[in-house]
Amino acid sequence: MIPIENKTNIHWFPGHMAKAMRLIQEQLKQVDAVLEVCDARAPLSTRNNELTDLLGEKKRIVAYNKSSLADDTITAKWTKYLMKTPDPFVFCDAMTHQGIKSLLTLLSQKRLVTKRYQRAARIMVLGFPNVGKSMLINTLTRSSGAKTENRPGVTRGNQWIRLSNELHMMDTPGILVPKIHRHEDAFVLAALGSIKETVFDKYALCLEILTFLKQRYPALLQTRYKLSDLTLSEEMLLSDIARNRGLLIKGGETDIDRASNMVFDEFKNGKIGKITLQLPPIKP
Ligand SMILES: Nc1nc2c(ncn2[C@@H]2O[C@H](COP(=O)(O)OP(=O)(O)OP(=O)(O)O)[C@@H](O)[C@H]2O)c(=O)[nH]1
Ligand SMILES: [Mg+2]
Repeated sequence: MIPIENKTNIHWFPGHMAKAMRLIQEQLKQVDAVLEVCDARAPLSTRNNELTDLLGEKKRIVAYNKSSLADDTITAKWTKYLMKTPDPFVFCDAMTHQGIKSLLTLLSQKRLVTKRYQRAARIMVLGFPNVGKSMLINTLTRSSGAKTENRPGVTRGNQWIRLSNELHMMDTPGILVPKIHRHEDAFVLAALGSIKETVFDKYALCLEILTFLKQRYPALLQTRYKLSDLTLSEEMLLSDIARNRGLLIKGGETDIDRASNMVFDEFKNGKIGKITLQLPPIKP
């Protein structure tokens, strides 16, 4: 278990997020629609359900980004499931450009602005931290032939980017919800890098990642870390991983801290393989 559940919300909803949230609320009045960016590897936990009240009647388009890192078989299941839900969506990848054309079509085809205004559609891009909002805007910008580019890295303030005469997008800093109620959400958001690393115990998270991989992607786990026996405990597996990667401290003992960091980084960045953390519910 990651011991983040018991901490107060202040730890993952710090002052700058509350401030960003207020700014978003204010600026929502100026926009025609919202593009919510989520992670294709966890379509449930990376959607911000608390936005629903905030958005009111505003149209919402959902981009499940980083789809090249997700398990294609499960993405197909999600696609089928999401077709029965109200918001238009696309699975895409800002790195490989997969699904970017479909997203551009969705953003342009949707009649976002009432014709009588005769101005560009203004779209606010929202989402949890690290889901790829800024990179997605960059990729969209390049694909639509515009010259100005967005700043990479952690986004601090809201920023308008002009994709074309018809389409303007606002990048915003990633914000979490003030309280994460379900352990599954906390695990997913930590494992995918949306929760600041200083807030949770990386060793505990890593053990949970190993439990998940043992159950759902044993072959990938075994191949990546050259493990011979997956029936061992997660603690033992982590120790084997450290040894196999030569992560040792003085005296030949395994360096569990470095091994935890490595497994976490590799998992988050899709190095272990194409993995999806959540299956669609039986019914929409
Ligand atoms: N493989 C892959 N990596 C991506 C993709 N989109 C973003 N990334 C990576 O994910 C990390 C975060 O990307 P950003 O675009 O900065 O994410 P963000 O949502 O703007 O983050 P904040 O501004 O902090 O909320 C970077 O290391 C990107 O290289 C994608 O579609 N595929
Ligand atoms: Mg950003």
